[in-house]
Amino acid sequence: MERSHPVKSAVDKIIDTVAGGQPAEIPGVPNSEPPSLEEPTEPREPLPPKPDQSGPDTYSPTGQPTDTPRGKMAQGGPYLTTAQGLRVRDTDHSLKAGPRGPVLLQDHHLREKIMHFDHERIPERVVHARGAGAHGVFRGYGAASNVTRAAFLGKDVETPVFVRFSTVIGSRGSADTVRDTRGFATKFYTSEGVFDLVGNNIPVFFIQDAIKFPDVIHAAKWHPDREIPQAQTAHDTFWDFAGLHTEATHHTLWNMSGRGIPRSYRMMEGFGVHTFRLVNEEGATTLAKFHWKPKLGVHSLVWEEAQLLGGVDPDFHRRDLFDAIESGAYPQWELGLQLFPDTPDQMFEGIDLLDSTKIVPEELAPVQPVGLLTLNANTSNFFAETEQVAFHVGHLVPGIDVTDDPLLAGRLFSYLDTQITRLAGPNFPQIPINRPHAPVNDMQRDGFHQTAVHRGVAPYRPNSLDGGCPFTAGADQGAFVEVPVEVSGRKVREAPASYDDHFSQARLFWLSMSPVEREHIVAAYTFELGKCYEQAVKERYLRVLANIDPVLCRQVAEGLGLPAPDASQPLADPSPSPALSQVGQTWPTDGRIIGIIAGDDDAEAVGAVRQAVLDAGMVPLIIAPTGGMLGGTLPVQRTFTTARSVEFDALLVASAPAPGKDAYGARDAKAGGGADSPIDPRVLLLITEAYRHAKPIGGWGAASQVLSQAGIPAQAPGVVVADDGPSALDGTLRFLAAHRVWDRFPAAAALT
Ligand code: HDE
Repeated sequence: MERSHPVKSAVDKIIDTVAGGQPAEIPGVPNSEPPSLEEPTEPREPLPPKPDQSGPDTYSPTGQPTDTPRGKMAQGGPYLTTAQGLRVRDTDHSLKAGPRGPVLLQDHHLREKIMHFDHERIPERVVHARGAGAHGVFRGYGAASNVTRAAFLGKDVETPVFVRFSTVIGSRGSADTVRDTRGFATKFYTSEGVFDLVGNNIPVFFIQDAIKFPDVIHAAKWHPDREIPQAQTAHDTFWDFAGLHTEATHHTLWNMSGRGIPRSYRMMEGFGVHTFRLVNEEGATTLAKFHWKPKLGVHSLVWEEAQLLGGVDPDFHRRDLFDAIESGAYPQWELGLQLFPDTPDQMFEGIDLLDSTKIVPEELAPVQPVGLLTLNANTSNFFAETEQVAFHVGHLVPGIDVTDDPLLAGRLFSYLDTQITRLAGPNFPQIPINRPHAPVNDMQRDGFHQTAVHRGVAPYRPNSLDGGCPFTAGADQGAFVEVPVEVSGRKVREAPASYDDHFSQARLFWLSMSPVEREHIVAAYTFELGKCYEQAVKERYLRVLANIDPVLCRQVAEGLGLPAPDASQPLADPSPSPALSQVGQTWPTDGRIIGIIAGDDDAEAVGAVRQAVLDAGMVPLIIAPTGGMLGGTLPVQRTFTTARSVEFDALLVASAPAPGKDAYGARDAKAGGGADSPIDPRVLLLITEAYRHAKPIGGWGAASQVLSQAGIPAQAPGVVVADDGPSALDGTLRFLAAHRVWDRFPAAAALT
């Protein structure tokens, strides 16, 4: 039975509130009420969360709906108290023997306050430490009912979800835009128990067997002596390992492509990676791979943007996700399935389905949509929700079972184990964000942080003292029953021969890329290997590249100033998979960030364009010489001091602002020595950078003057100079639909 979805109804309320007016116009303001200038003096209840925010659903530790309003889960009351609810008169001074006297040990408030503070941190995740989460809803299409009995995939069944996106290598405080794989983990609170789909934005993995996981992670993380570099693979230990452990070649190539530097979490695909086994009502099985397909398409940053963002806005992906949700541009993904017959050899078209370094090209097995995920509410407390959420590949529901992929087997052990350290004991499923929405009667008792109050005297089976409760269920009563697959074999530490092919699918990926994507891949390898100190490490990796493609190898070798080796084995001749390329289509521009460069003189036209951007479901940010209100009515969100081109997907130039009072190098290094230029030098920097990153630029009025001062031809690809704001916006959006003005990156003939 499906329950109504509290997140959804909360969001419906938001939509109702804004229906007649605007969606939240300045996402990111810290609170639901503007602050007063003076410190408030009247006691009052805490402010409610912002309308876009939601906490976890209010279920009991044993999965019972509590009907407690979400607000009641947070702290209440107008007065400061101790953790015991005792009101506090003074929290600014320790209890002392006289104003200059020693602090007294009897100060229980000081003791409690500092004790809690001392223990505020928990160990970060050993991998995927840096992340961002959001609440949402999943609606099944019913299209999977013939292959799986999973209730949440049923037609129009709505299931609350929590999704956490992450990078893999960096620590909790690392930058979002580093080159790395991204995690895409989804918790479905289904009527049959929690189902976790713990995937990545790359469909293959570095290793085929879980026993190698500590090795690849130790190699990719910082060097253990100096703990540098942070959050990146551009260093010797990673390439040392990757050159010796060639099963990582395919995944590493994806990392070196645009997939390693997504534009946004909203613009990433997600993959379950492993092959799973689906079971339908009749008990028939089908092998399947899970895919998330973003409605906005798959898009990436360019490397220079990613690097600049690491300093300009290390929270770029988090901010993008939160702001999009707050402004009503709810990100959506379709869940899709690739289906394969459950044959004894578990192969499909010669591809080993148990080898997580291999994909099945979509051209061979199309991704069939089975449901829609919508993220529609931000968290209200990062720690309680995003930090404490605990995913586990073993959280399965009837209709979805695992296969013998040895990588999956290790994960089935690891994800419970790691929580014992991180969340300090076995009761982490009782933390509010982890609570199932189905009744829990597991006969587990006690342990650290037990929050359930269990009843009865007989937490064992069989019993008669508790009336024999709880009873086991049959498959027809919703029990999970493992598929009774035949298993046999000699006990060996070996891999099957099919696992020896480390290069053919890397070559398939390379051959599927457009020329400009190949350029970016060459540049990424050249950068990463160029940051290594050891010649042997670089030379060895060139041998790996030679086994992918001679052109790739030669171009990288040229960049490194090293000879290009020959391939050590015959190159495969796979058919390219066009579905792997990110170039060549158009997508919706919802939630894109449009910077509008304004002076002091053009508020009316700027206001109209800003409104048009909002109406088109995007986020306009007005960039003006100083903060405040442009023309007294339009909020300025960036100034020439605070803006940097990398924050925007496209720029609209409405004005040719003269240099501001602070436009000189000593005040703002971005201005350099350009105070003599007729136009503020920071505006010229904004435009030239956006141009270099192949972003669309539109303008009207004085725009041609700005462009010519910046040295950008008005006829250049992706530059739209129009008679008025609306036409400039229209023209710009046509380029933005393709994500970037790809023609600005002429690909070298040698790579085509
Ligand atoms: Fe994970 N992984 N992993 N992983 N993984 C963790 O679990 C592990 C693998 C993935 O947002 C840890 O709770 C092993 C593949 C995501 O909270 C840990 C192996 C894929 C997340 C762990 C793998 C993933 C994790 C760290 C080799 C893609 C973040 C903290 C067999 C399909 C989830 C934690 C979140 C997190 C172990 C390989 C995805 C240590 C042993 C393959 C998205 O348990």
